[in-house]
This record gives sequence, C-alpha cells and structure tokens, in this order.
Amino acid sequence: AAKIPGPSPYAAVDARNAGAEFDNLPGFTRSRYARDHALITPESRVYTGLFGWRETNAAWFVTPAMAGGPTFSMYQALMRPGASSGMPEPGTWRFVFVMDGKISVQDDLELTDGGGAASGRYNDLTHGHFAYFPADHRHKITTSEGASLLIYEKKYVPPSGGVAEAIGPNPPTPRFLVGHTDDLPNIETPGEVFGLKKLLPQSLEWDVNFHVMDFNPGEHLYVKEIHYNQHGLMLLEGKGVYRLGDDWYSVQAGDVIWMAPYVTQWYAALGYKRSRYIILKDTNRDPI
Ligand code: UGY
Ligand code: MN
Repeated sequence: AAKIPGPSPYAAVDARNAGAEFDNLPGFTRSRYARDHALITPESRVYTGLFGWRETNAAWFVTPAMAGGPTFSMYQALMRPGASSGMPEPGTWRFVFVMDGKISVQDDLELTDGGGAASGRYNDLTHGHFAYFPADHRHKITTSEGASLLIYEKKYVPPSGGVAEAIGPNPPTPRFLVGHTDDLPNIETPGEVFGLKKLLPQSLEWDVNFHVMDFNPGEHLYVKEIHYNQHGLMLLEGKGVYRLGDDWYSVQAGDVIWMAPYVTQWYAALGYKRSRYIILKDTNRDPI
C-alpha cells in the first residue's frame, strides 16, 4: 500500500479556509435522503432521550422507518458522566463501537440464563474498542466520565436451511464479545487495495459482521459494488468521494451513510490522511 505523504501540499489552501464553516451556512446541509441511500452529516443530527437509559441522549441515523427497508438500527448514544444503558428490544442483539470517552460493559449471563454461567465485565473501553451483546442477554454499559458510542441493533436471525445444515446439530449461538479494532489482523482482499478487519468471528452463528476498512489517499474500491446486502457506515477518519446510485457525495469523518440493497456504491479516499470507515454488512444467511 502507498505511504501516506507527509506535510500537506495543500497547507496554504487549508490555512486560507481555516474558520470557513461550510456546514453552518444557514439552511445548508450535505445530508440527503433518497429512495435507496441516505447521507446524514453531523449538522443534521437530532438528539432525543433513550428509553431505559440514564443521562443519555441519542441521534438515530438508520431505522426500519427509512426508505429501502433497513432491518437494523444505527444511532449515536451520548452518555453524560454517570450514565448507564437500558436494554434493547427482545430478540435483538446490540453492537457498540466506542467513538470517544470511556465505558465499562457487563454482560450478565447469570441474569439471562438463571444462574450457573459466567458473567463478564470489562473496564476502560476507549476509542476503537467494541462490544457485541447477544439477543436477550442482560447487560449494562456505564461511564463515569462520559462517552460517545456508535450503536447498531438488529433482530437476530437464527440459521436455517443450508446454513443450519452446515452448522450441524446443537448450533452455537453468538456470544458476548469485547475487542479492540487495532488488535485484529488485516484480512486478504484479493483484487482490492484497502485494509480490511472484521470485528466479529466469521462463523455461521453470526448473522452480521462489522468491517473496518482503511484507504490511503488516492486508494479506492475497485469493484463498483452492487449487492443484496445492506450497509450502515460511519466514516471515522479522513475524507473522500462516495458514489451512491447515480449521485456523488463529498464526505468526511463524522458522516453516516445508509445503503439499501442493490444501491451502486464506490468510494475514493482523498485529502492527505488515511480514510477509515466502519460498516455493517448482513451475512451468513440465505437472501431468500
Ligand atoms: O464488503 C462490502 O460490501 C464493502 N466493500 N462495501 C463498501 O465498502 N461499500
Ligand atoms: Mn458493499
């Protein structure tokens, strides 16, 4: 992969633009809501309370209410110091990616299973840490100093048909999991140049995975993708151009994108720093 060039050749242009607040032009937003995709930029976030949570506000990015029929939700939870989480809907898993601040998580299998099983507690989770809470596991997220979380939730789809056959009898169910993005290896991406990490195991009990994709400036998706899978994306670092259907968008860190099944999708990283995004992809289930 190409090396990231160091000091920006555009420093003079950046200096000239310093203080220009394009996002705060009255009535102007880069956000766009279309039939098969949405771009939701930071100036469009609307915060609300979050049922069952304490000292927390949320901005919902993706919900099943959107056009294109997402089967998951994606939101930002802003936890104030001392905040704590509530539970998701029954049958729904929750995936948490720490954007900022520090949290503790506890997945209490004793409460879920009526005793006997181990419970897990992890402290000091910061940017890049993630946690997966299986459906119907009692769990708690707490913070003493405050945190900003990116959260995905989806009704769990158990294996059936050929997937169930492949797993065999007594299939395992997804387990509680905590990790850090940068502890994971890059996975081979034949024909593509971006770096790829998968945050969840690739075994068949999981109905989803979270990909973290890294591009150096000038790198781009080779495949002009069209596929049945849906995506919820947050650009974590960098900037570039995202093609969605027949539209082309200037995007930067903090932007969220919903991609419905079959929307044409292509990204090129620009600027002079790495682009990194996290993206939900449904997987391991027959699309029928
Ligand atoms: O795996 C994917 O579908 C991924 N490469 N899509 C994307 O980045 N838009
Ligand atoms: Mn894709």
